[in-house]
Amino acid sequence: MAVLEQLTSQQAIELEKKYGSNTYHPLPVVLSRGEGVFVWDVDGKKYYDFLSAYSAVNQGHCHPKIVKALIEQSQTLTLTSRAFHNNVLGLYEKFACEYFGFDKLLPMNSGAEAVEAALKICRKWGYEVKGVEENKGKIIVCNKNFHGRTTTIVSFSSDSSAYKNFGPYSNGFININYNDLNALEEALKNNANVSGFLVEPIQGEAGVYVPDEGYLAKAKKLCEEYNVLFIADEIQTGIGRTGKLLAVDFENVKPDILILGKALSGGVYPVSAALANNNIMGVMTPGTHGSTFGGNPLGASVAIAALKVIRDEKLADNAAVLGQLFRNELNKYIETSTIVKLVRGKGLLNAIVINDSEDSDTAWNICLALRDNGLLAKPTHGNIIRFAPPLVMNEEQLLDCISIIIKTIKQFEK
Ligand code: IF1
Repeated sequence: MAVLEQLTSQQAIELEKKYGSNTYHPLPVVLSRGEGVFVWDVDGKKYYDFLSAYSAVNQGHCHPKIVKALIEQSQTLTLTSRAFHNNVLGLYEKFACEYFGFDKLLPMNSGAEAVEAALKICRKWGYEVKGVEENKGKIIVCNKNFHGRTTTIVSFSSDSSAYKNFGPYSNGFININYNDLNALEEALKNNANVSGFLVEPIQGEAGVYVPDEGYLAKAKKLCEEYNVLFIADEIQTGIGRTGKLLAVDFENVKPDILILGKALSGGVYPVSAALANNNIMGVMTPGTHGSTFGGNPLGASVAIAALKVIRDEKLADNAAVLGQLFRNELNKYIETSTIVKLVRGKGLLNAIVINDSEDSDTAWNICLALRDNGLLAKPTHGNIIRFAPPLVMNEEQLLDCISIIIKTIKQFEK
């Protein structure tokens, strides 16, 4: 059988249903091509992509400069393992460290792997630098977090669908409410042996929850007071998505450990990383962490190209301007809407809340209608629809999308 025989939508969906583990409930659309802010389905229908592969294609689908780096490196050297050096990894580590302002980078592949690496760095720093009692280390995390799907990460999830029947669970985590400084201070005060606080600067999966102004800065200050590492998971909010290079930049917060993924490669190849300064990353010594593909020359080449696109095309600035336009226009509509309660977000990471119960299918039906009208988006939780187009979108395209979104939702107005 030809590797890429032309499937109909139904055939593609049937194959996934028959042979794929049933871990997703995708919108019924089968994509076969992506370019910039657009994707096409197998029937040639064109859509605006308003999910950006969960903020992995901030640079737009198949960005030519990133694909060029992929092709050139893939025809030269793709993987050496870390048993040997290669001539790209150091260049990538230097570029990223200087770009984000850290001494060292630990290269991984998926976001969850980078989160796990950050947890290990934090724990090891706790025992070897802070003096936490052996094997009693604690890391504070937030309810409604999303940091990935490994058994340790789901151990501190507050979403039962993420952790149910995956026990026994890793311990050493303290859950507090997000955006609650008193809860953080109480946890720091009442628990010895805390080595870190892991937080999303905006909670993406939870429904694009933007914390109060000053939350991140005050949380970082509390961490300093208690000699605890502030660990920012910017896998979804980072790399220009919220209108700054990093979401923590809005409050001039410098994380002790920065976690990146997704758009670190522009969606072209799995690349993630944990960054920290020498006084923290110094606890990692040969044999304490690793990965077959971590730091491979192909991902390193792609990541350099992907970060240069963010920098050279000023995509964070574009996200800031277009995001404000998006929320302004949606707020005008919301004044007279019986369906949409509010719009929230920063830069081009936004969501609308449908004034319906969490288990209603209104948001899903709106996304089906959006699909029919040429725009792809998906609910995050029941009644919340996330809107996150590639950061390369221009104003004309955004205004077109806003009119599609409003026209579509109006079909559901009572
Ligand atoms: C799914 C969510 C988004 C992330 C943050 C770590 C990771 C993610 C802040 C792990 C990954 C992805 C995973 C994907 C859907 C998507 C997602 F809905 F699941 F929560 F974006 F919000 N930290 N998020 O957002 O990175 O291992 O996936 O590379 O699992 O359904 P990963």
